[in-house]
Formats: sequence, C-alpha cells, structure tokens
Amino acid sequence: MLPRLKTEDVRGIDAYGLKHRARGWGASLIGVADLERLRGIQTEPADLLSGFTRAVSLGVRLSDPVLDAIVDQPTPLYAQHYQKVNALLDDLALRVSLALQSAGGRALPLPASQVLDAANLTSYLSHKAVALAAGLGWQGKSLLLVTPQCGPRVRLVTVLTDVDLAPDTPLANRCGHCRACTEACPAQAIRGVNTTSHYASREEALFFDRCRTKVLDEFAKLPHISGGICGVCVSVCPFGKRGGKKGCNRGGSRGASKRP
Ligand code: B12
Ligand code: SF4
Ligand code: SF4
Repeated sequence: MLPRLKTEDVRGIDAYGLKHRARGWGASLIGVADLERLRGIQTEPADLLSGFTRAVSLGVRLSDPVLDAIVDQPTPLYAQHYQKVNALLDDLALRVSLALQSAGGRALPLPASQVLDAANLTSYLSHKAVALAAGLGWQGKSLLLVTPQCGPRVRLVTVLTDVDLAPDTPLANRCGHCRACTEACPAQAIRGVNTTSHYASREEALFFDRCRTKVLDEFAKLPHISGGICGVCVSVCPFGKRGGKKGCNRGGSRGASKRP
C-alpha cells in the first residue's frame, strides 16, 4: 500500500490555503470531509473512494432574484442559471484538483451534475453527503443540503484527494418544526420527516416517485426548461431567505477565515 501523504509533504498547500484560493476562484462555501465519515456510502464504481482519504466539498451560491421568482415551477431564467452555476462548479473542481495535483497529491474532480444511472437517477457519489460530512450544512426535510448561510440556495461539487487536509466537522440539523418545503412542494412529495444525521434512503424523506414524475415528466417539457429542475423546495426554505443579507460570499466559507 502506498504511504499516505501528510500535509507537510505537500509543499505550499494546506486546508487554509486551499480554501483561500478556492474562494478567490469563486467558491461561496468550501469544507473538507474525512472520508471515514462516508464509509458504506453508495458510489459508482463501487471502489471510487479507494486510495483517497479526504473529499473537498465546494458550493456556489445561487442568485436570490432568480430563486425568488420561482413560485410553483421552474423558470427559463433558473434553467439558464442552473447551467452556468454547474459550469462554474466544474471549473472550480478542476482548479482545486490541479492545485492539489501540482502540490504532489492525487485529486479526482467529480462532475457537478452528471446522471450516470438514468433508471435509478444516481451519479458517482452524492455531493450532499460529502457536503454534510464536510460541515457545510445539514440534510433538510427536502433531502437537500441546507447551509446556515444560504440555505439550500447553493449547488455543490466534490474533489476526492489523498492530501491529508485538516477535516471539518458536521453541523447539527436546524430544520426544527419548519414545514415550508413540505407545504410548498407542487407534487406533495416531501414527507416532512426530520433526521439528526442523514436519511437512510431517499424514500425516507420523499415520496420519491412523485418528485421524479413532476420534475422529469412534467417540468422538463415546459418551454425553455431542460434537465431535471424544479427549484420550489430550494426557493421557499427560510434559511436561504434569512441568510440573504449575510451572504456566503462575505466570510461564510467553512473554516476559511482563520488559520488554525
Ligand atoms: C440524479 C439527481 C437528481 C434526480 C434524483 C434526485 C435525488 N434526490 O436523488 C432528480 C432529477 C429527481 C433531481 C431533482 C433535484 N435535484 Co438533483 N441531483 C441529482 C444528482 C446528479 C445525483 C444524485 C444521486 O446520485 N442521488 C443518489 C442518492 C442515493 O443520494 P442522495 O439522495 O444524494 O443522498 C443519500 C445518501 O447519500 C445518504 N447519505 C447522506 N450522508 C450519508 C453518509 C453515509 C455514511 C451514508 C451511508 C449515506 C449518506 O442520504 C441520502 C438519502 O439516502 C445530484 C448531483 C450529485 N452527484 O450529488 C444532483 C443534486 C442532488 N440535485 C440538486 C438539486 C438542487 C435538485 C432539485 C432541487 C432540482 C433543481 N435543480 O431545481 C431537485 C430536488 C429533489 C429532492 N428534493 O431531492 C443539487 C442539490 C443541492 C443541495 N443544496 O442540496 C445536487 C447536489 C446537484 C448539485 N451539483 O448541486 N436530482
Ligand atoms: S424538486 Fe420540486 S417536486 Fe421535487 S421535492 Fe422539491 S419541490 Fe417537490
Ligand atoms: S424549508 Fe424548513 S423543513 Fe424544509 S429544509 Fe428548509 S428549514 Fe428544513
């Protein structure tokens, strides 16, 4: 087995430096997950995490006016915005990977939004699970990753690495008695069940087929809408609305503001 890389072996890069650089490249949120926390998670292929010890989770905040305009279905503006944010996330993941690689580590950028199994609607790895383990937020009743700073108004991407970056710690769930997403969902797909860590399956949080049918069979056929988008459970969450003023872009980055 290859020896594990230590931070001090990788010249010029540690978690603080990486977070600082990624913020400069446009990341709104960034955290580091210890992959030990994700043991047993579903991946494609099954050995995807093999040889890696950490995952860098990056988030890009969505535009408030775009999200605020969503009432009960996706808008053409959101469809375009979604694609641009995905492109920025893929760019960020590539830059972070190159920085880790040129510092001597291994780094694998995963795509922001590529569906690998169209029948089961799964990808390489759940970005939400990584963000949860990296302390960016909690898994809300909507099944989305909800951050204290921007609620679920953040899209995510992941970079796997063997560089021994200092990991962050998960946050506690703050949904409480809120039912905003459950009440607003146009498919009545959100059960309204809380979790202290993560749902064991999508079905535990959602009537998954109701969401899938609404998004892929109905909304995807609307004019100027492409891909599986909706945005209602993203738009109504009070955390996104409340966090609007503080904003992710002004120091909200997890663990990035102070060198330990
Ligand atoms: C396929 C897909 C869809 C499908 C299926 C959705 C789904 N819930 O799986 C459809 C088209 C229906 C869809 C809809 C939506 N999607 Co979508 N989707 C994806 C995609 C590409 C793959 C998801 C996947 O593989 N799911 C597989 C299941 C098994 O994983 P999971 O639900 O994510 O997590 C489970 C486990 O990981 C577990 N878990 C969590 N932690 C841990 C830890 C351990 C140790 C273990 C064992 C398990 C575990 O908890 C979950 C429940 O089982 C991801 C991108 C990505 N690679 O993550 C985006 C993604 C999840 N989608 C996203 C969004 C925003 C949406 C929509 C709001 C549409 C929109 N853009 O407006 C809706 C929301 C629906 C909902 N309420 O969940 C964002 C979520 C951002 C966020 N803040 O949470 C993502 C992450 C894309 C991105 N790059 O940001 N999506
Ligand atoms: S994406 Fe739309 S249909 Fe699916 S759970 Fe969220 S609000 Fe409901
Ligand atoms: S709308 Fe309320 S219940 Fe739903 S995810 Fe946000 S805080 Fe949690």
